[in-house]
Amino acid sequence: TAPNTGRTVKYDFTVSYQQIAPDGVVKNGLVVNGAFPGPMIEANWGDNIEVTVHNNLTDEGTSLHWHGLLQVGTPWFDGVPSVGQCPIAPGKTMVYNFKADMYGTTWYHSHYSAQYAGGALGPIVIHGPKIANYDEDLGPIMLSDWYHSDYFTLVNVTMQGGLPLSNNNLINGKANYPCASTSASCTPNAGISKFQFQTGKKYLLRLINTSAEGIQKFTIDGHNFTVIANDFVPIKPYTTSVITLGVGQRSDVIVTAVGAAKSSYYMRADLGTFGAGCSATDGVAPEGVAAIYYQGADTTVVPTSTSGLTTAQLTNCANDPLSETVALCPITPAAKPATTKEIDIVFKSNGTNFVWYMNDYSFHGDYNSPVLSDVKANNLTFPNEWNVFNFGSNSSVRMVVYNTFAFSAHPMHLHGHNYHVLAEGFGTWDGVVTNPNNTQRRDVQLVAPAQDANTPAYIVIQFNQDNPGVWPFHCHIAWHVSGGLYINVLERPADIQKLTFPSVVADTCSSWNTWTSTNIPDQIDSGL
Ligand SMILES: [Cu+2]
Repeated sequence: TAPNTGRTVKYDFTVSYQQIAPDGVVKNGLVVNGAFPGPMIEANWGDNIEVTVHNNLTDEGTSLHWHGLLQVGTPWFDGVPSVGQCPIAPGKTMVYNFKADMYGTTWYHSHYSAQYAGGALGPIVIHGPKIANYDEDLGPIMLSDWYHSDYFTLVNVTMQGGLPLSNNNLINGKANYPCASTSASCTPNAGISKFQFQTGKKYLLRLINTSAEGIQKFTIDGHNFTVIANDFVPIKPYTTSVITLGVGQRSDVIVTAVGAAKSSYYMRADLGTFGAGCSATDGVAPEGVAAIYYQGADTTVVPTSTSGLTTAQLTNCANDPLSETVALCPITPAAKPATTKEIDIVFKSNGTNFVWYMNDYSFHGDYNSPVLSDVKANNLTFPNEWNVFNFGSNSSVRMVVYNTFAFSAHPMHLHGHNYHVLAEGFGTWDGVVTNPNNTQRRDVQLVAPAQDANTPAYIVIQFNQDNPGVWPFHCHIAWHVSGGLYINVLERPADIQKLTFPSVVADTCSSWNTWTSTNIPDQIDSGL
């Protein structure tokens, strides 16, 4: 468990609309403090993080979520509207205060509709014990698919049953774009990210998939990676030539600089083309690049290195095998969980359009009535469309999650926990657990596309109910969670009622209720 440093790091963020052109193509985006990506939050393990968030948007709410932090005792600061809080009303401010209870690499992002796909996101680095040797920390490397339409237009496409296609792929918010492929205002050669290497040194790269949809395949020409952490969980180091990241996933990797003086190499993030990859792209610019320059290299010249990524790697829509990703600090999950739930992910018509179901319902939240506040008020009967799974005071929960959809993997994210991944596969789970004494843990795991109509893909996950709260369990693809691929895990409601809620929870709802008494928010999606 995390220490208490007694220190608080403070940030002041404003979320605004802004025209941005990270790849040279101008679009209506959302920014934090005028920047995309937003400013980095940096803290030490055991610090408190206090973030004052101002909503400078004129006609919609907002909220920020701190991905992967557990929010033990502070479920109202998890930043999910309709779940733990009301949205921050236009012109209003909310102060979040929570503990840096994990260390490693993560990100924050708006959890209000698909605002983060418009740019409202940024990196978080929490410094902790050094779990492997390296010479230099290169910091966060954010991999983002990128769309030239504004997020609301894309959500609208999604809710009509359409599929938004990404137009580009950014590394740390930069890429070039062939301007002939767009009718929008476009400046060619907007520029790519650049890194410096010294022969023989070891570098730490903190990779984060901050995409709306894409599964990123990250490579560096001529170099291998030693993976030391997946999400917030340190793992036994293993070597690979490609890092696969579903949306929300992170990997901390070490790269040994094996190149010669004056050489240069491309760093690549590949999404592939539609049907020949794992992502929905328009095929124009599905490969993002950045440049690595060794000592003495001319940094005005682009590298000439070639990619080692194979078609087999590009088209494998799954994380590295569970047998390979072994946690450094073993935790054995209960062999017999207190309760088990099967959950089927199905894409089907709601009578009007095709949307996502988890078991019987497609999620739709009520911004004015956060589930957590209802639980606190002892209202434990919820509308079906809130998709609340009340696990009561069970000590542990196992969920067997089946993906019946053959055309997309789903990066399944659980808030409030680093869950165990007991198994993955196709068909019906046979009950066999991979590494039963030390199962892989993380906070996002890909469930692969179904093999065919009769053969779903599955993951089996398990967590201990040691963190009273209402925790989202959802696909992290922005368009899928907008389309309802979401449940609320209600954990220990009786213990939630014993928590003392700070006044900011009621104040934020009061401001939101006032704003919505004269304004109608255009909630065309699930709300998340
Ligand atoms: Cu999904």
